[in-house]
Amino acid sequence: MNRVENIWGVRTPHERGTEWPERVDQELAVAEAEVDRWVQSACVLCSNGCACDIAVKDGKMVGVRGRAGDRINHGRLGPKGLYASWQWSDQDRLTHPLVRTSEGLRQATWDEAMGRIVEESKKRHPLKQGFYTSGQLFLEEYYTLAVIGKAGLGTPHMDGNTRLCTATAAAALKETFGSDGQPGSYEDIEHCDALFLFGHNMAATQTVLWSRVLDRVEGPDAPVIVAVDPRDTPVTRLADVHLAPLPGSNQALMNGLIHELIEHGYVDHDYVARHTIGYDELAATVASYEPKQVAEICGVNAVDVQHAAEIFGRSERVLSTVLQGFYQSHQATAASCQVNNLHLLRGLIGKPGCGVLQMNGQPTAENTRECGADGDLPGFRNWANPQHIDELAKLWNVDRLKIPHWAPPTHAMQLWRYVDQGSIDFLWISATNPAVSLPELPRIRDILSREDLFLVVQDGFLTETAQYADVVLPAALWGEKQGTFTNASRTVHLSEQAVDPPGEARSDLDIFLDYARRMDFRDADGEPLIGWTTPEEAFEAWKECTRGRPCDYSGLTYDALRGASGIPWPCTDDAPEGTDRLYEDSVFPTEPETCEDYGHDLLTGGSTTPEKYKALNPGGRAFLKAMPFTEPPEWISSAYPLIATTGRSPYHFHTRTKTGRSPQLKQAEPKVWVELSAADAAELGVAEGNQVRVESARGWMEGAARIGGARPGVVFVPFHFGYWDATEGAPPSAANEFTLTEWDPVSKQPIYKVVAVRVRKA
Ligand SMILES: Nc1nc2c(c(=O)[nH]1)N[C@H]1C(S)=C(S)[C@@H](COP(=O)(O)OP(=O)(O)OC[C@H]3O[C@@H](n4cnc5c(=O)[nH]c(N)nc54)[C@H](O)[C@@H]3O)O[C@H]1N2
Ligand SMILES: Nc1nc2c(c(=O)[nH]1)N[C@H]1C(S)=C(S)[C@@H](COP(=O)(O)OP(=O)(O)OC[C@H]3O[C@@H](n4cnc5c(=O)[nH]c(N)nc54)[C@H](O)[C@@H]3O)O[C@H]1N2
Ligand code: SF4
Ligand SMILES: [Mo]
Repeated sequence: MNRVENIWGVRTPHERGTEWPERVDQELAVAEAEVDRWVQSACVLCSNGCACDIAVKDGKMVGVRGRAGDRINHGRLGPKGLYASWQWSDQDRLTHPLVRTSEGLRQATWDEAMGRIVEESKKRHPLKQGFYTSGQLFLEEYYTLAVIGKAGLGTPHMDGNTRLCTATAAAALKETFGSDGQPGSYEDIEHCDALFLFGHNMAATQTVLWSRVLDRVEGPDAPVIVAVDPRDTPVTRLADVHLAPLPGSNQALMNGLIHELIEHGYVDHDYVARHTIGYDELAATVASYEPKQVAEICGVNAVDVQHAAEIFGRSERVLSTVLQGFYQSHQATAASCQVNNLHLLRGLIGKPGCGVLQMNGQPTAENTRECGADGDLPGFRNWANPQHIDELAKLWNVDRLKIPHWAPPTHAMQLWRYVDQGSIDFLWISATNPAVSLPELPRIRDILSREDLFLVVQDGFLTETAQYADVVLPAALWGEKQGTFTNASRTVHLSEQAVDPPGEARSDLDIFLDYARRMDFRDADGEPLIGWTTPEEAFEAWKECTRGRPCDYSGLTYDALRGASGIPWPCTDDAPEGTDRLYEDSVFPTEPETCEDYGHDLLTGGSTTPEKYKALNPGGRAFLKAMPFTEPPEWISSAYPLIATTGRSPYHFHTRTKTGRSPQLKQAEPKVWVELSAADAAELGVAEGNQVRVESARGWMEGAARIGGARPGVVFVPFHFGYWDATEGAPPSAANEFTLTEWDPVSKQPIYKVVAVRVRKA
């Protein structure tokens, strides 16, 4: 079957409460009989983490097959998994380290490249050094990097591109429940009566999960679907209620939904009294958000708001998912917390069919967060809790003062600002391509080309970002190394090494370990700080770091992960099979000794002090956080009369380093486009396919017009198109040419979804 045309594959409908049937998807470049061996793994092209086996022939990856027994995908794979997980493997890969000379980048030995890095690193104060990593490495790599940064070098300047991706998921979970950790489970799809998707184009971005939804929708007792998205997407087209708020107005809509829940008596007051804090303030905050007023702010119909609230209020089992339409905006944490609030108000949490999925995007973003390779501490520890710092100091056998904890760890937007100001002048980028993915690219290019910046880029390809590097390190990619990772549903998979990396490329783990050795990081007894050399040893060390924490891995082993299915954490001696959903007892990790964070003021992002937090006496109750709607930093003006929002296509993954090298997917969408509503296109005199220019106060790009899809007043541009495969002299095609350097005050996630622009025929 052509899975470009049929993205979700054939239906296997089933009824509520029954298991999702198996369906095994496979794509092979050779006849099945010619495959030498199948190697266990899981797909790394989105947070769904579909389990698969990699087909190997003559030492090369030649295809993939879904794993039927796995709880996540029951054998299925989507277009990216089938066509893009393996086909890039020998296409213009980096095979040797490169170092910069006056003539440009030239090939070097590992010794020379690492020697340069270590020399520059030793020359500088730790506070001048920053690490910008990813949501696409393996758990073992992040944990190693986190120990290097926090106990070796001692720098607070480490974050991931997860800041652009799932920072709000983490923030919303911490604000409401006290700690990161996905409450729900994918199995809630099998049990729900209603499914709410908040700013989540699941049909395009987690295609296998959407197949799971479609199989319920086509079954005998389909769930009701409510979609909140300003565009028409396959999700909204299927929805029973489609709310299309103007980008930037989510918080008003959410306050309206909560207003209706309260107004119509859909609140479980007994549950609220026993398990939550903050009801009165929430009720007071939403009191003025009458459907009519909300409809005006958001540009939706008041009856649709009422109808959606009624569905939430009356359904026995509601599953909600939240993603970038909520996360990448100015009130991101606030709006995402309101989804948690809806569930708490009705006591719909910790029960089959009653999940909250504060979604992840990248395949291993969960691990960046858990391991503390972002602006968190390992094991969901609280940087403001001295006891948690002591635990880490003891575990690593270092002085507690070595671990930076005098202030919150530096978030990525701040890290880039420090580089911009010159106070960080050593930046090590791994597995991310900021020259395409960060907002306001004209600014990012200026920063990357600073004379005083020593830049290391670690990737499998010579990306747009690598072009700026002083040292380029060739990395082994998926299938070429071993490691584990955790999907958006807390399920851990092992990905085995199937083939050798090309040339002299090395795994990120080996690169980080080599750096640690050369830097000679030691513990308090003078022993090497990092005692492991293999992924499995790193995993064993990580297990100790998580023991007793919400993300407890202590019951997991590589051998257990070699079984039929991935396993969801917490996995302990008491729960060796893992844990399907959290908070079944409605006891939340909000105790001051346990919680990962003391919370924030949602408007300003100001941290709650430990004293103030303790005085709230949370006692295992969840927080109902409230906030009025505020206008986004950029809104429509006469000079920039349209709102641009940016996002994804089903066929490409981010900056296309893999999907752009898959013939099927490259052909499916070779070039950038600009989606306009029919009304706006008519007013601008633009016809289908016309080249149009989208321009903000900061920059511009061009693409071919696609008419229909966006709501009037809204323009949509996919952000996948940098310039590595562009024809010479082509106009800029990256959406981030025009985006802005602003972020949510709590999660610090940039606002990619609300940009004031003007559009004209090019
Ligand atoms: N095919 C594919 N799949 C992917 C990825 C990929 O690059 N390609 N990337 C993965 C990653 S890292 C991520 S983070 C996820 C992202 O997955 P999604 O969040 O589903 O993807 P996006 O397209 O960024 O945004 C989702 C929707 O938000 C809507 N939106 C825009 N502005 C607003 C707003 O103000 N309010 C509301 N309610 N909605 C709004 C957009 O119209 C869009 O349809 O996808 C993952 N899966
Ligand atoms: N305008 C706009 N911009 C956005 C978004 C948006 O919606 N709109 N979404 C944001 C989001 S949610 C995300 S997640 C980011 C994604 O942005 P990026 O992270 O910049 O995008 P990728 O193309 O996934 O870059 C990952 C890089 O890592 C490399 N790589 C893959 N595996 C490995 C590995 O194992 N080791 C090493 N060393 N390298 C590896 C790949 O070749 C690739 O170059 O973009 C953000 N930018
Ligand atoms: S849904 Fe995500 S993890 Fe599954 S095959 Fe598609 S890209 Fe891979
Ligand atoms: Mo993401």
